[in-house]
Formats: sequence, C-alpha cells, structure tokens
Amino acid sequence: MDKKLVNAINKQLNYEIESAHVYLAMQGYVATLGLEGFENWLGIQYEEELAHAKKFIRYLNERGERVHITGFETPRNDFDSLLEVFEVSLEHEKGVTSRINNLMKIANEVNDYASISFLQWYVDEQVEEEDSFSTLIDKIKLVKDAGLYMLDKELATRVFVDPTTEE
Ligand code: OFO
Repeated sequence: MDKKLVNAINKQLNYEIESAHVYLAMQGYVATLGLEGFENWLGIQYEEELAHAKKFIRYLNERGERVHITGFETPRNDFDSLLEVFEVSLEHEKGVTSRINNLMKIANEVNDYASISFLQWYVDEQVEEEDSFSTLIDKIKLVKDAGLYMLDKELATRVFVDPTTEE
C-alpha cells in the first residue's frame, strides 16, 4: 500500500481510540447528573469507537501493513450541561467526517480501489453518527421546552392575594 495512505489510516485508527476516550469522559460527567439512560448510551458510543479502531487495525493487518499505536490527548471531562455534551459531540463527529473524507481523497489519489471500497463504510457510518447526535440535540431541546411549558402552566395558575389583607 502507498505509505501516505498507511500513515493516514494509522493516524485515524488512533483518533478513533481518542474518540472512545472522549465519550468515556462524557459518560463520567453524565453519571454525575444521575441520568442512567444517557450514561448507558455514551458507554455504547465508547464501545462503537473502539470497534471503528479495530476495523481499521484488521484492515491494515489484512493488507500486510504495520499498525502503530500512539499516545492520546486528554479528553474534556467537564461540561456545563447535558446539552453541551451533545453539542460538543456533534462538532467532534463533524471533525471525524472531514478526516474520513480526507482519507478517501488520499485513497483516490493513489488509486487504491480496495481502500476506497473499505473507506466507504466509514463515509456511510459518519452520516449515521452525525444524524444520531443532531437528533439527540433536538430531543434534549424539545424536552427542555416541554419542561418549561409545564412550569409556565403552573405559574399561570398563581392568583393575586393581597398579603396585607390576609388574616
Ligand atoms: Fe464517532 O465515529 Fe468513529 O470516530
């Protein structure tokens, strides 16, 4: 395989492990909010990212190329809200998409048709990744609005009772 492509795939498989760390750290934050469903969901996202890395590793092995594992950036561990976790996630996934597109560009430049075919899975996966995060952002906002709506209805029931005339 072309060395530039092998190096770029190695970089990406390490980034997938880094992505797993990103979601593991988010899972830790969400656990502090007592949201077990979100905690579960992010734990699965962590597993998925590791699976993305392993798929790249298997591919390089199949093509007789060497895998190089590197060190990883410390992920962000603190957030201001659940919404922020998912907004940061969506931005992260957009970054992954552009990295995958760049890999595809290199594969095309060096006419590596096997890699083009292999990378198509990641191109499709990124459409799903971005969609699932943006859907969750919409839902979190909706739920928030619904909560506000209910609180608003409760506040609308308040009637004026002159405190100075109360016995
Ligand atoms: Fe979240 O798709 Fe891999 O990184």
